[in-house]
Amino acid sequence: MTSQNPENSSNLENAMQLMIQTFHKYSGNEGDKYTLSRAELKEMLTQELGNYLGNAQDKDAVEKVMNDLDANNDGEVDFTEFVILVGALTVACNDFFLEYHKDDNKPGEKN
Ligand SMILES: [Ca+2]
Ligand SMILES: [Ca+2]
Repeated sequence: MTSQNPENSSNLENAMQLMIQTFHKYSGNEGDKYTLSRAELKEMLTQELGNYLGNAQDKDAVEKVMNDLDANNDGEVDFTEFVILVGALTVACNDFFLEYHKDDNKPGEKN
């Protein structure tokens, strides 16, 4: 990887790097440096995904996200589980994008 040289990175490479940096920005606050505790997850959701998860301040919402994400039930969100969250949200955004641009195609023009 050429992550030392951001100017030469593609958008997707930058996005991957940002995901890694964002995860570690919050995962290092308490407990295990490489996993998100409930509090760290809440902080991350509030700061980074406020636009997508408007009610992340709601304790139940954080609890629900945590329960959904914590595939191995250890009470922490590791990087793999985090990537699944971001992936799922990205899929949801893409669905919205496709829906939004549906009318860009003339009727009957299908690929
Ligand atoms: Ca942690
Ligand atoms: Ca876990």
